[in-house]
Amino acid sequence: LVDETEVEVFSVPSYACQRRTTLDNHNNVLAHALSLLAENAELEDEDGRGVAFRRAAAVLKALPKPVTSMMQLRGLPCLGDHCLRVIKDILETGTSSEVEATKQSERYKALKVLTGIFGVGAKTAARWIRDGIHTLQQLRDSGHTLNRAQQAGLEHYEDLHQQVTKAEADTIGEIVERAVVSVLPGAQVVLTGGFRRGKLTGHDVDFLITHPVEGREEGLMPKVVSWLESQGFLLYQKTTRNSYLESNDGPARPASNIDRFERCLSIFKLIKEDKHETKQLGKLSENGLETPEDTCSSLTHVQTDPNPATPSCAKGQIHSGEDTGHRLWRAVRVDLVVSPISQFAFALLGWTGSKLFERELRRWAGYEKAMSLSSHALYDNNQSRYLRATSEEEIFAHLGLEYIPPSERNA
Ligand code: DGT
Ligand code: MG
Repeated sequence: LVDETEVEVFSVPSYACQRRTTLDNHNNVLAHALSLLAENAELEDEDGRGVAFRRAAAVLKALPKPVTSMMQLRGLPCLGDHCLRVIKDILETGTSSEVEATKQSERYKALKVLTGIFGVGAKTAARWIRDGIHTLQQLRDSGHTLNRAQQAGLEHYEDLHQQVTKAEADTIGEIVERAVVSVLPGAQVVLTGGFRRGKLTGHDVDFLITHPVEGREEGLMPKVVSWLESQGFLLYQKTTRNSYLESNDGPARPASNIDRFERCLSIFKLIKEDKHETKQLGKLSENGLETPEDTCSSLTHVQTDPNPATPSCAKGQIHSGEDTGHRLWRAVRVDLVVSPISQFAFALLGWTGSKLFERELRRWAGYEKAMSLSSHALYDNNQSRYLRATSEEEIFAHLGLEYIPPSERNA
C-alpha cells in the first residue's frame, strides 16, 4: 500500500497553450499509448474522441516526472475514465490490452496503410475497406480511379513514409528561398511546422513566405511554383486559395484578404547529397548556390528531362546511380504558404503547431476570452474589432497567455 501523504500529486493548467511542452517528456510510454488511441479514433473519422485522447496525451507529456501511481493523477484535467483505465492498465501490467488489440486489428492496419497515401483521408479509406481493399497492392489491382494527388501519393509511397531530416529540410529551404527571391526580391521564407519546434525529423517540410511591403506578396505563389517547376523540383503540386474555414471561428478571417492567402501542397524531388561525389567534384561555394553545373547538387538541379520522375542529373555518367540500383533522389512532401505581412504573425503562429497546441489556442481564445483566432487574424468579440499583432509575443499577450516559444509548443 502506498502512503497517500507521500505521493506527489501533479497539477497542470487545463489548456495545452498554458503549458510548456518540450520534445522530451517523462511519460513517453503513456503518452504514446494514448496517442495511438487518438490516431485510431481519427482514422475512424471520430475527431471528437481523437481530440480527447490527444488532450490526455498532452497532459501526460507536460508532467514533471514519470507517473508511478494513479493517485498522482487526481485532479488533472482532460483525463477521462477511458484514459485513466488505459493508464492504470499500463502502470499495472506494462501494456494496455486495448492499445495492443488496436495495433493488431486488421481494420486499424488497413486504415493506416490507406490513409498513409498522400491525398487519402479517413472517409476514402473506409470506403475502400468496404470494397475489400486493405493493402496498396489490392488498391492498385482494384482499378479504382485515383485523383492526381492519390496517384502521386501511391507512386511515391515509400519515399513519403521515410522521415525527412533537418538537413533535408534545410536543403529544401535553400531551394525555396532561391525560388522566392528569384521571382520577388526581398521576399522572405521561414521554416515552420515541426522543424521550427525543434524536431529533428518530420513527415513534411512547411514554409511560410511573405514580403515586408504589404501587397507585394500578391500573385507570388504561382510564380514560385512556376520557377520550381521549370527547374524540375516538383513531382506534384496543387495550389489552393486558403480554405481554412473553421466554422466556429466567426470573423477571424478578414474578408478582404481572402484571395491573398495561398497554400501549395507539393511533392519535391530532392537530389540526395552524396558526400563521396561532392568531394570528387569540388567543394560547394559558401552559399551553396554556385556549385559547378555537373555536380548534381539539388541546388543546381536543372530539369532537362520531360519526364519529371527521372532525375535530370542522371544525365552525367557520374550520376548513373539508377543503373546500379541506387536512386539518387527522393520524394519529399513540402507545404508552402504565402501570407501578407499584416497577417504574418498569425500565420507563423498558426503554422508552427503542434496541431493540438493550435487547437487549444483557439479553444482558449473562444471560451476564455471571447475572441476568435485563426491563421489570419484575432477578433475580439467584446470590443467588436480585430487586434493587430506583428509578433507571436503580441498575440499571446492579446490572449492573456504567457509567451510559449516554439520549442515548448510540442503538445
Ligand atoms: P510533422 O510534419 O509530422 O513533423 O509535424 P508538424 O507539426 O509539422 O505537422 P504538419 O506538417 O501536419 O502541420 C504543421 C502545422 O501547420 C500544424 O501544426 C498546424 C498547421 N496546419 C496544418 N494543416 C493546416 C491547415 O490546413 N491550415 C492551417 N492554417 N494550418 C494548418
Ligand atoms: Mg510538418
